[in-house]
Amino acid sequence: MRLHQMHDSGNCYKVRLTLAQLGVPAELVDVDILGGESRTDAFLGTLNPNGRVPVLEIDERTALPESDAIIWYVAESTRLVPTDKLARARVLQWMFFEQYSHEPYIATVRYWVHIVRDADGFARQIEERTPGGYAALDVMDHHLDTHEFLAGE
Ligand SMILES: N[C@@H](CCC(=O)N[C@@H](CS)C(=O)NCC(=O)O)C(=O)O
Repeated sequence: MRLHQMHDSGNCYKVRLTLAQLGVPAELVDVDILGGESRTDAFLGTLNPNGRVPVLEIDERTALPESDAIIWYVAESTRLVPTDKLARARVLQWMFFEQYSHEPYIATVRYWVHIVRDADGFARQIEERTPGGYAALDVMDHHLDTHEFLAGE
């Protein structure tokens, strides 16, 4: 398998971490997203019509975008995904939380500040998203007050 990715992206790191935890080999293909490589006709047509990384190229005809879908594909039936129905749903609960309540506020702001390196240009958007970022951290902190991990023990 080949993982089309950008090294500094958190969404790509999540996938690399899962692959590493499970010892699943994958060739890394670096995509220069700032240079527009994820928006070429070839990328949009064969890898991800949404123009983003990570994308797992499973074989020549099969590409799977979306970090959490990739993680689920790689991790299902391994020790990282519980067999208990509710415990499995708890994993999904936090994965959906991450994409809806954490990623748009914290990961996106990190992208503007540390990858695009244009905090001034994105100042208004960063200010708008900051309360959502703190709200997400509050939810996680509250949960971790009484649990060692977000999902599972
Ligand atoms: N929901 C997607 C988000 C992917 C995403 O936003 N990727 C960013 C890098 S972290 C990207 O490829 N941006 C390039 C662009 O928007 O042109 C996932 O979890 O994979």
